[in-house]
Amino acid sequence: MSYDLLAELGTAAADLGEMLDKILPRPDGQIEQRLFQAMRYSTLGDGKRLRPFLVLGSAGLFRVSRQSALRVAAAVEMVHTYSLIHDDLPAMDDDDLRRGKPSCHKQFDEATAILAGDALLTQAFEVLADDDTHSDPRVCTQLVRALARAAGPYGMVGGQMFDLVGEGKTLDQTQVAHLHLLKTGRMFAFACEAGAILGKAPTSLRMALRAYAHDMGLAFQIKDDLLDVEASSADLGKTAGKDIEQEKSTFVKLLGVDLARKQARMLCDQAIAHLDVFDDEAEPLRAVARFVVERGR
Ligand code: GRG
Repeated sequence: MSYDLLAELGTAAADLGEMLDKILPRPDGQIEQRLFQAMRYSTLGDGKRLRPFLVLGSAGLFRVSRQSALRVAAAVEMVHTYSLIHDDLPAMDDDDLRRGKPSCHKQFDEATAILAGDALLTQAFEVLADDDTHSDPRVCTQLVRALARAAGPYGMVGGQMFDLVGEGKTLDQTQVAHLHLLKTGRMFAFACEAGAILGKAPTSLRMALRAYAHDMGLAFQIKDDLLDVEASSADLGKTAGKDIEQEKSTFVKLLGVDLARKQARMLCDQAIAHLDVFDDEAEPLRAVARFVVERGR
């Protein structure tokens, strides 16, 4: 029987939801409960859960326990959600819609949204450092270091700065690719390597996963640029057409729609080829690479 990605994405999202519900602080009438409500509002929303799925997919290659993999998947989703909350703020992308509902600062207020993002980011590292995530403290340290590196100045936050400074400027294809490698690629790479860290896999297999993540992450971004011009806000659950409005240099602007589509498919094939070192157990990662370029949101 062929691999049913949509069913597996559904199962993973449900398991992740349970883990997040366990981890996130519960509003129980505390004075600060508004913060907990905002964290839950944004994190338990309707995301595609691609990064958690990648963690589970890479962990599945190395027989890592489901509990460990789900805790790391939850930490990645918490950092991702923090980035979305902060990105939507008026000082950044200024967006009112996220995951099909009002963005965090619209539903609550700006100060609460800033704090909810801060709290998700910091709690994610508490989750990774906990011995419930892995009994070997060296593994926990590696996870903490790798996620900090992916999310910080040499990764997502650096990419966000690059993006803000680049608005209204003409960037070439190499610069646009570098921007997205920082802004989204490094977090995808962490998600793909996390299973190898948890499973103490050899460097050669970690490198294969990193190469897969690199090409798949770029394909994801090209598809994101295509969806921005081709899909509606209702389909996306976020505001469509923002790249043109903000005069961003995108792959679609640089290559045109047809070539961008071809490039995304080529990167998807290349990503899948990096997984040749694995057998059937890498099917979830192969399927998700195809999904990334075929998705409608
Ligand atoms: C504010 C530090 C900081 C960083 C922001 C990730 C990011 C960096 C901004 C989000 C805005 C954006 C459009 C980024 C491009 C990458 C992208 C499409 C992110 C959204 O990821 P999806 O599509 O979202 O996986 P869901 O909601 O499905 O989880």
